[in-house]
Amino acid sequence: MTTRTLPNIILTGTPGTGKTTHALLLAERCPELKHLSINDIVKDQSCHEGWDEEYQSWIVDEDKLLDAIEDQVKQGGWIIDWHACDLFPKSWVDLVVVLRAGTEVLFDRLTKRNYPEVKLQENLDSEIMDVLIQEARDSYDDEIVVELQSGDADELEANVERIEAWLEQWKKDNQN
Ligand code: DAT
Repeated sequence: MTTRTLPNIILTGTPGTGKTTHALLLAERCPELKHLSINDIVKDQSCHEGWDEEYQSWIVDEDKLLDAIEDQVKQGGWIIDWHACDLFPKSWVDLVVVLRAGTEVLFDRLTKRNYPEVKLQENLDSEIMDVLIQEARDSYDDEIVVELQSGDADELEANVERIEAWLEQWKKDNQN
């Protein structure tokens, strides 16, 4: 049983699967939940050890990142948007949504981002090899891990509705 009055939800998945898109729509539909963009925290609060030129991304300092968000996250009510999940302590997390997309869809989305070839290929491989869903299942109890397809707008809508319904149920189950 948690002392939080609102749950914390991790939205994870390979880059391009729709984490930010889902987080923004969910936060709009459920104003009591707030979007925590780990990308922005890493950048704005310098939770990194520098810039990786080859991958064109920050090298994240996970300890610093967890320190930066711990106090606020422990209060609950956060949608945590990040392409990894195993760093967040189990005690912080009530639901882990792993977003998935087919290779062709993902290729198109990542190509539009002008990712370097090596990063594009690595992300496609990661999606094909189920890296994120495996990481989520290895790190959290099975009953809080949900895998959802994010190929198109209908799936986005259905996913957000499903998470909204889950939130309502969580609130009923955790009234204190
Ligand atoms: P992420 O945060 O996982 O990197 P994103 O939310 O930025 O991904 O989405 C990448 C692009 O793909 C963006 O242009 C929106 C689009 N997209 C993602 N999921 C979608 C969906 N279910 N339906 C339609 N477009 C989607």
